[in-house]
Amino acid sequence: MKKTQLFFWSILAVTTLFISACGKEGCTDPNALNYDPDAKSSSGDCEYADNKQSFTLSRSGNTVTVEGITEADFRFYEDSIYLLKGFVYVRSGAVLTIEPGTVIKGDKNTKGSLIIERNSKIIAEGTATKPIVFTSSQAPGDRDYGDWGGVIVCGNAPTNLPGNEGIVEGGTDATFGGNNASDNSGIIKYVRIEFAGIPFQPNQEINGLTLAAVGSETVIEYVQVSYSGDDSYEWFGGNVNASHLIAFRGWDDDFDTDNGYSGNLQFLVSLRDPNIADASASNGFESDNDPAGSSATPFTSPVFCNVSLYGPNFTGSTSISTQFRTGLHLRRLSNLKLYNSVVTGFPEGLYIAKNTEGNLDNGSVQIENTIIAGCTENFAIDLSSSYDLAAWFNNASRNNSVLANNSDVQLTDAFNLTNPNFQPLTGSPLLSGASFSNSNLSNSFFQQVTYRGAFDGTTDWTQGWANWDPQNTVY
Ligand SMILES: [Ca+2]
Ligand SMILES: [Ca+2]
Ligand SMILES: [Ca+2]
Ligand SMILES: [Ca+2]
Repeated sequence: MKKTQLFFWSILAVTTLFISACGKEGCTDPNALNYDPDAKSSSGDCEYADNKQSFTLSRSGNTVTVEGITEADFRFYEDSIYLLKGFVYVRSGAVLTIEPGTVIKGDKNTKGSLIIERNSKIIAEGTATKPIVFTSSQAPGDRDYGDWGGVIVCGNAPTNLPGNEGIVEGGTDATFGGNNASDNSGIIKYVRIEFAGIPFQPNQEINGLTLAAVGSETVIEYVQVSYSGDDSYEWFGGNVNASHLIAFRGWDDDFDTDNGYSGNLQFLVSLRDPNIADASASNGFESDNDPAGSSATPFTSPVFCNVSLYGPNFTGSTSISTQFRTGLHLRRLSNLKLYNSVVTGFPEGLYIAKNTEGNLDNGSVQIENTIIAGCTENFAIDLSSSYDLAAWFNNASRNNSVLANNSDVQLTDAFNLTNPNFQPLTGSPLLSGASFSNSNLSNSFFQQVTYRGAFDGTTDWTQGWANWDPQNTVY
């Protein structure tokens, strides 16, 4: 045998060995038309309906790395772990369905993020026993705020932006805004979002969950955002309703409303880490009509009900970051409404900016049947103002009250950073005092309950699906 032939046969033998070691090549994407269930490694020739663009996928063991854009419907299966690399877009009317119990990780180096564009949908409907989890790709113990970008949903509902269209902040090219108030971006239910949220630079941030012009047919229920590196939740316009939201140990604001957002929200709770706050000042609520404080319409006018904001000053003498500021931080002509709620443990309970004081007098800002407790200053106004905010809040018609200490609220174990129990104790002022007589609460979305805050003293709706120690969870 000639030397060259010997060389050829040796190479063939090595190649054959190599192929059999790696397993059969073929299309490894179950979403593709030519999916081969026996394929062990990707041949890179998956075919999709209508030649639509689809994600670039690669599988390593149980983990499927997902990159790029899909214009075709796509499914994440419970038996795989998905790793989002870079900005991952669902586009052109595609529907991304995520099975209950699926774990999706955001890649740290490329700041993985999931962006559901206008006209597309996410169907992420977990259950109390099988929540869907978006989390860090880092190992237990190595996870941190802002390990990855976050979940961004864009819709066609109205905003007050110039031209009624915006681009989602944080470096994506996704646009949002339109005239369809009943727009449907899908379902996010029994979902956790952990270690997301990146403040690239001021006003260039990705929040844990960003809802941009999302419309009223979308379902947002039972969501926990934990350890977000920016706001836990931020709404830019739109009118989607939401219930049973948890903001746990966020960095910046817990619930931020902006650019004409006008949905209804009920049963929301936040708990802060006393040591963690943002240079922009961390607040429970932050609300602007728009960043300029203009009179652009529709006004930012969310209706919040049964909210429990548990701020950082747990005991009244807890050492807290100097960057904490207000439980309810309302400014720039916001028209926010809040009913049947409780705010505890912030340096300031309620702040109203001078340019927003007129909205207190004309009723476009309303706060009723609400308790402020354990705050260093209950009411804060601008230096140039002499508005009597205490008189407004304490006016008998509003049925609000101020308590000196968090302990006066009588909670089981709310200020526990690793295993909180938010239930009011027997005798707590939260167990009564709610009212739904205000016409803003007549919408059938609201459950008419007798208690204030997010918990009734009996049924803990966080049980089973929420996680208070995601740092150490093995995913
Ligand atoms: Ca933000
Ligand atoms: Ca904010
Ligand atoms: Ca904001
Ligand atoms: Ca802030």
